[in-house]
Amino acid sequence: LTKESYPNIQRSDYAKLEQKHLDHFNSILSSNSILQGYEDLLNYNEDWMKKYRGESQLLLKPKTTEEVSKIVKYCNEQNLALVPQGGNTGLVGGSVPVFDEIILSLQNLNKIRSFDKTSGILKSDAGLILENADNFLKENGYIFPLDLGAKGSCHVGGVVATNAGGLRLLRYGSLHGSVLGLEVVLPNGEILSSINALRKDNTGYDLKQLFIGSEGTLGVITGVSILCPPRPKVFNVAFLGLESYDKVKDTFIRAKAELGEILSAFELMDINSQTVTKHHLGTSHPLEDEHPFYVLIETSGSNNSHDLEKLESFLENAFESELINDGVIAQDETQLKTLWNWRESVPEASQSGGGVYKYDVSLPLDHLYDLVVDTRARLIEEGLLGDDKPVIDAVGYGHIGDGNLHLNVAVRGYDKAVEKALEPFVYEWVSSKHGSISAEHGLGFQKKNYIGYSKSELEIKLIKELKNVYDPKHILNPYKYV
Ligand code: FAD
Ligand code: 2HG
Ligand code: ZN
Repeated sequence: LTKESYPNIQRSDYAKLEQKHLDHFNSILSSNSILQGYEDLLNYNEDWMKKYRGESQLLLKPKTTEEVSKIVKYCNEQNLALVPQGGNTGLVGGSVPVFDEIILSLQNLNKIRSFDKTSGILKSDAGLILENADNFLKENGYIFPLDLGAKGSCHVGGVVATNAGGLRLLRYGSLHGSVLGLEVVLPNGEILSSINALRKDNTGYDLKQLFIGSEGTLGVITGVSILCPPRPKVFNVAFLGLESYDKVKDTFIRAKAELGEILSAFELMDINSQTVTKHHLGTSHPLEDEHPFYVLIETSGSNNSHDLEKLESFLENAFESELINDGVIAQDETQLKTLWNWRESVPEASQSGGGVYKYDVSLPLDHLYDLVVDTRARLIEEGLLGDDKPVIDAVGYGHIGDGNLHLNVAVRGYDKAVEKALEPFVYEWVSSKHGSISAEHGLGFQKKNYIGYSKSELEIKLIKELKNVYDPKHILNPYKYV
């Protein structure tokens, strides 16, 4: 995509990059922290889905909070727009420029600052890769309270900026609960820090919450303090085949009741999601027979025989009462990873045919899968889905334990007719069921015009007022949802 893809958006009146700006950045940063040139910037200008692309000519990679502060302060004074960027794995076009905004990458701000083994509090730079944070915690007997398929690339600061949910929210809750403090560079360059906060702090407004999920529109997160739980000693995974969505729901109720405190994930996949994944992975599916729905259940705890006994008895009961038709339990670490892979590969598989339209919605569980059924029907009715048609398939999967569905419409290439059939149809549908048009990925650029489907006029007004307080010149992540 290029600028022509955004015909309805005008570049705002920001300054254009000049030699004097470059000279100034050169005086603040070492030369290896500055990147220029089309080729070098391509991966930073373009998002993970290759759906959005900006035309930035400059990428800055500061190594310290002070460097970030100097950059942001100068950009504010000079009226230069900036996009904060973490691992660039965001799925709503929020992490890439729209026009020529400067990209401020946090990738060189990647150190662990401290870890308290007694409390489990980790303090790190924002650019630390999530998997590196978790590997460090593993050595210390702890776990990062969030896990997701992009862990090898996304940053700790990036997941906080998007308020990512992930695969174990069911067990560990949202980042709004586990993040204890943040260090943030405000648009005027001031450094706001609550990084030394302890578990409890009721001294007035909890300002850090505003930055969790703000998607780079209010400040640049440079440091994160997060409470990490002890790492479970054993993980078990079961992969099940079910004949209906109603049975998925009943199995969920039963899993909560029977597995209790050891249940750590309950993930849904429909048959279509597994078909695209099979095509993508090119290996045989863990369950030989096909089923309309699949569920991955993970348990984690401290005693393997106790956990396994619970899981096996739960499965036995579920078979006996005909809730599930088929199932397998991972017998070793390799099998466990393979089973997870059939779930974690769906996002990539669904775009491997040429492109994907992704919708990430919260819905009351009773209506959750109907969205996939109705969207599919609409695409067929419009003559858009099928062999030699633009849409390969509409697949549904997600974090059923959190009431979060991912609807992915896999296409052979990005196509305006498909987009028109889907938007605002999907948002209207979700709004009619009082759901949220973004459960965990955020609004970013994709949903900038659709916030009204999930927020009232008053809420939008207050959001805009807050933006004006924190970033009166709107230099941070412009053209996105605010
Ligand atoms: P980026 O993509 O770089 O940025 C995302 C947004 O945050 C942008 O608006 C950016 O401006 C802003 N931002 C980034 N860093 C900072 C910072 N330091 N300060 C201020 N603003 C910042 N999400 C889920 O919720 N659950 C999942 O299970 C999940 N699975 C995923 C699986 C895959 C394969 C992929 C590709 C993505 C997945 N995501 C998931 C999407 C998710 O939003 C991102 O993976 C993650 O939250 C983004 O982190 P990032 O470091 O890549 O941020
Ligand atoms: C997941 O749960 C992620 O795998 C990505 O949130 C979902 O790609 C998607 O739509
Ligand atoms: Zn998800």
